[in-house]
Formats: sequence, structure tokens, C-alpha cells
Amino acid sequence: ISKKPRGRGAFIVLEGLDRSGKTTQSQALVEGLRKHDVPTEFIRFPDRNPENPLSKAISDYLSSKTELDAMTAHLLFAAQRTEMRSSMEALLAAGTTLVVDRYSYSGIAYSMAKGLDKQWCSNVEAYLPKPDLVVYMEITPDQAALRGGFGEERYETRLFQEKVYQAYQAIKEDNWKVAAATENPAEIAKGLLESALQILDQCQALPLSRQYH
Ligand code: 2DT
Repeated sequence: ISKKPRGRGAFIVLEGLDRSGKTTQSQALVEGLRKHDVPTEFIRFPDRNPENPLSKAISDYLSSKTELDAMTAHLLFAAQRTEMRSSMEALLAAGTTLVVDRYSYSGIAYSMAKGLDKQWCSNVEAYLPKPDLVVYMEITPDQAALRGGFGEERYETRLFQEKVYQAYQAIKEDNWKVAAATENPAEIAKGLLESALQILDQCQALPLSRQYH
């Protein structure tokens, strides 16, 4: 069987509250795409590689080793995406599909949950590449809480998750694919793989665009 020649890869993002199953589903999606012979890489934000200065600063902040005011923290997370931008664009151009666990929307939602302005938060992300597909793993804070206790990190409190949930409702875009996170994981994975393959077909003809610009 001759394979179709491929253009650029698809840029796929999974978003949602802590414990919405993003990580499980992104890994399943990577496997599914690879089984379909789609060259695929997995990326997650924030990256926590201790060798990288920005990653280390983020890790230290998340574990409350350091304190930053809300705007500075926002810029730090955005700086990491900015730092990754050129390598992500190069991978996409070379035909690699990217499955990305959290992106600008986490940046905006978590900062809005601290009271920052949506517009200010989005402006910082404006020139970053725009995903071809955003999957939102929909789960309420109540349902998420049933999935086990909170960890030790900065944002893992009930009250804060409630605010993040509200913020996601406020930034959700019409073209997002919403997956009910409480459904059977295998069913969710099947749906996501179908959407990803469809997007991969469609995005070949389209240039990568920018987030909010
Ligand atoms: P994980 O638990 O998924 O590793 O996330 N966060 C993430 C932000 O506040 N801003 C961002 O830009 C991103 C990408 C979400 C660690 C926490 O970091 C939050 C949860």
C-alpha cells in the first residue's frame, strides 16, 4: 500500500482541570496516531526539566519553593511556550503531529482564577502558534474531587479548582471539541483519534495561524 505524502503535522492540544484525564488521553492519542503511521510527538506544559532555567523556575514556583506575583508567574509560563515555539513550528513543518498536554488556555485560565484580566492574559499568548484542534476534557470540580485527594502543589485546592473551572467556561471557544471526561476512557480515546485524523487531513492545506493575532 502506498502511503499518502504528508504535508505539515497537526497541532493538537488537550485542556481541562487537574484530574480530567488529559495526560491519559494525550498518551492514548499519541499511541493511536502512531498506529496509523502518523509521526507524532508528545509535549506537555509546563515542562519541568531541571536542566532548563525556565522549567526549573516554574517547578520551584509550583511546589511553593518560591513566590511570584500573579503577573510574573503568568509571564513565566508564557515564556516557556515562547521558548518552545520555534522547535514546535519546525516539527510541525517537518510533518510531525504534536499532541500537547496544556497550552495557552491553561495559562489564561489559571491566571484568571487568580483574578487577572482575560485580555491581558491572552495578549501575552497572541503571537504563539494556534492549535488546529483543542480538546477540552469537561469535568466539574465535584466530579474531579471524586477521583482522589489533592496533591501538594500550589493550585491543588478545591476553591482554586472551582475558579479555574469558571475561567475555562469563560474562555472556551466554539470550535473546541468537548469530551465528557467521565465517559469510558476507551470511548473518549476513540472519539479523539477520529477527530485528530480528520483534523490532520484538513490542516494540510492550511498554514499554521497565530493565537489571537
Ligand atoms: P500539571 O499538573 O498538568 O503538570 O500542571 N499552569 C499550567 C499554569 O498555571 N499556567 C500554564 O501556562 C500552564 C501550562 C496548571 C501544573 C500546573 O500548572 C498550571 C497546573
